[in-house]
Amino acid sequence: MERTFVMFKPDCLERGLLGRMVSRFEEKGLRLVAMKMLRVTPVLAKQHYAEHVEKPFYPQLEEFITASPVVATVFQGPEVIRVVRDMLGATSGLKAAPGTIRGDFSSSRQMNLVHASDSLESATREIAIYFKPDELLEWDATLGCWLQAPGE
Ligand code: 3AN
Repeated sequence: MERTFVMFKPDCLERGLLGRMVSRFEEKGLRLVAMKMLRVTPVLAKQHYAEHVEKPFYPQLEEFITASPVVATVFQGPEVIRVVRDMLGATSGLKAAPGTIRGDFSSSRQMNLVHASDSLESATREIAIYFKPDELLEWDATLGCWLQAPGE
């Protein structure tokens, strides 16, 4: 079963949108298997955004992601990496389609509320940055049989 790393960013907490954002994933039927609140440090930011550290926009990105607490989570489900990225929409809230989280709640490329892994490789890397293996909880939702047919 696939897992993805989803992080509710500082703007999400500052705007009081955490509950509504988490609800979108719960309502979709994705299974939450890990969750913690933390403040991203500059060291952690450089690890998370390793691919962007050398880019001109990085200092501003680091300032933003370390400015207030975040909530780090892992969701599990079939094709969950793509499903969550589709639910977020394009990186910029100005370009994200209506109906997506960013399309409905963001007008910014930086303050786009929620981060999610974009591939199996980045999901594996990002989950390991934020969680120890024993912090991921394997559980079966009692209503799972009403969310998907057998073998789906
Ligand atoms: P996503 O969050 O959709 O995966 P990434 O990983 O490409 O987007 O970018 C992570 C963050 O880096 C974005 N949320 C944005 O704040 C910043 N960023 C990415 N590309 C640019 C850019 N060209 N100019 C300014 N900031 C950028």
